[in-house]
Amino acid sequence: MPQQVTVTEHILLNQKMVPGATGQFTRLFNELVLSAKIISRAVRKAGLVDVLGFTGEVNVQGEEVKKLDEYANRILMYRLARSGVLCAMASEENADIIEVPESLPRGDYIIIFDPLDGSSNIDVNVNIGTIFSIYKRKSSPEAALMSGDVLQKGSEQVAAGYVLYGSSTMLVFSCGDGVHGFTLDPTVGEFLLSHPDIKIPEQGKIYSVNEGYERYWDRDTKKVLAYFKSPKNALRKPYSGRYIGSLVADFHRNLLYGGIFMYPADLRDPMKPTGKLRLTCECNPMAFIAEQAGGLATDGHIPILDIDPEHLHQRVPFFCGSRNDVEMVQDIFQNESRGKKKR
Ligand code: FDP
Repeated sequence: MPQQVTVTEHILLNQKMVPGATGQFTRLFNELVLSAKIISRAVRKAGLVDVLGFTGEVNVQGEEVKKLDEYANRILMYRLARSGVLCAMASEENADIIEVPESLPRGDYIIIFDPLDGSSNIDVNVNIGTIFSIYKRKSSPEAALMSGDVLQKGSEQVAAGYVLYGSSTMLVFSCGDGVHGFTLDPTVGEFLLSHPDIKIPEQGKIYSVNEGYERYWDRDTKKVLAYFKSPKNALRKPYSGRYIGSLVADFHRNLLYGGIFMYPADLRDPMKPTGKLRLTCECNPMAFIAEQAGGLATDGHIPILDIDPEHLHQRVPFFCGSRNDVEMVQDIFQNESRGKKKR
């Protein structure tokens, strides 16, 4: 029988290697894994039971809430609050930070999540995902929780990852020791190690962006796209364009095949001048995974993981993936700003 490491075994083995580990993180992770299985079960039944379509409500982002979005949010909130190791949670679906009530046991961890990302794809049976980002509080547990405990730089993440509901369900995460991927075996109900120590190819061959918005981009961003489409780029031929419009799925493909995901700033909506993706629940966890796999992530000027969040639902331009490709984006933006200063 082949050796099949479950995600729980993997976490427990790692816990043993961390001096002073208390088992709190393992407890939190177990609840995440269980939530992922429950959400995966609901996703797999979509179309058969009444989970497609809208709830009739609008979320904090001004987007119509899908029934599955709301379901995934409720599952995560309920399970994670009962892990006994969190002091606060934040979700893409909720306006504010949610403190774990005093009636429940609490701990030092903080989790930020997007319960079901790519939700415009739910009703058409296209891949969607759950994204999470985990921090430890900085203030003393006796003191009141500060917003700075939740709004930490991405470089302070203790773990981050995503669950991809695709042709199979996969959990991909990093605790700061590389990136590991586990595939849910539905016959035994366990996530089994299928992709140990994932490394993103240094040189990509795919670009992923919503090119339909090109006319709303600034000059630097247009130059970036022109580079990837040019036969004079590092590949000496145009990259392939692949865009599902579901961050987890687009990111995951590029992680395995090599490439760059981009959601730049655009001028479509004056309310969202810095792009669409949210720093804390989307960009930071993906940037953490990318860097742990040997890739990079930037907003064009500074590494995503170095950005000091100003508020929970802050949006940032996002370029993330293979090292050479992201470095090229940084070079194009830097040359442009040098040129602007000279002019
Ligand atoms: P969605 O609105 O369907 O939830 O941030 C959410 C997200 O999807 C990402 O998953 C995806 O990459 C992006 O938005 C797609 O946005 P566009 O439709 O503007 O390309």
